[in-house]
Amino acid sequence: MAETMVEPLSKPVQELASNGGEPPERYIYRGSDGIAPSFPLLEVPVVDLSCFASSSPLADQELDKLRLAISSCGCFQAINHGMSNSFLDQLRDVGKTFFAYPTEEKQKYSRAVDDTEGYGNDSVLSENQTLDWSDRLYLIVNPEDQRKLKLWPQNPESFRDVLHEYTVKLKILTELVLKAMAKSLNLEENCFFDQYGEEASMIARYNFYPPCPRPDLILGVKPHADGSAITFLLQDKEVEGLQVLKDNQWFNVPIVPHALLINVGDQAEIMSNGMFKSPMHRVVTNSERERMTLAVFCLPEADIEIGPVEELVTEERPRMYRKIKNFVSLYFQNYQQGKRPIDTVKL
Ligand SMILES: O=C(O)CCC(=O)C(=O)O
Repeated sequence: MAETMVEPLSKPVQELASNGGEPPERYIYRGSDGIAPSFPLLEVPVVDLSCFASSSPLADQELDKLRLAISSCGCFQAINHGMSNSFLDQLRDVGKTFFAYPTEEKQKYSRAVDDTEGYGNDSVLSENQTLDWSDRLYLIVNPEDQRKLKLWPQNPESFRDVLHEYTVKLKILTELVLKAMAKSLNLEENCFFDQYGEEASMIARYNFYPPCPRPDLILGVKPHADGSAITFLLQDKEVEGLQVLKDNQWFNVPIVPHALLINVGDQAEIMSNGMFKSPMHRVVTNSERERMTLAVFCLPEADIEIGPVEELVTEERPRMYRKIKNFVSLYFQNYQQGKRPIDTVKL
């Protein structure tokens, strides 16, 4: 997932925020969709994952809810996912503690100029690229033998163990969710999971959004859809910011404190021949409070070819996407230029 750089790393946004003053021009968002003073709230369906793990009498009802959610807004709030509230709080705490350290401590884990992995912020790929008002810690967590532990913070002390435990749990949930997605369309339950692969990658990204002096002009993350099959987002417990585009309108995504927000990524949209929607989303900032989230992107094995499941290609619904291997290799160049990577595989 290496990118081509045109200039070295930019300053941590946390430093810009604490220095005060007008933010640099490069952060001003120029998109035609703009940033309105207020937005409507999205009704995001809440799906009980425990119904998929056992032969629950409610399974059919939850599968219907799941299908409707991911074929309309492209996301759902997953509850009863098997993780305790205190464990999710710990995951948030280790991230918040890390970002609260002085810059020198965080910079022990800085990403290299030509890499995405580690502590840092936007890779600058072109001179007119708009920058996001966020700092990040980006780590490959699976397969385990690809972890670069030197980029995993040693402080706070529990950081590595907590993140490891989370990834073990998410690996199990990913299989459960991909199988439920298939069952919700009356397909053989492995049809998405087989394309995903046993050795798929997972990338964790802690996103830290300092208060921003110009939330009317600057975004925390610019509009994009994910290049994953699915993404798990642990939201900040108190501060909203995520928005999803639905029917050409931006909506705020509400916080359900101990739910995981799961969204469809481009690769599940491709595998489902467009039945499931990989939603465009973005993050707005605010001038009062910092916000932190943890996104985990679940990416199919790079050397497995993915493509629309044959049963979903019909006369009424012709094949919408070509088959492709290693979709993420297309991702960054297109993303930073404001283009949708999925458009490059549309037929
Ligand atoms: O922080 C959020 O709410 C969303 C983050 C996100 O979209 C991303 O990390 O790609």
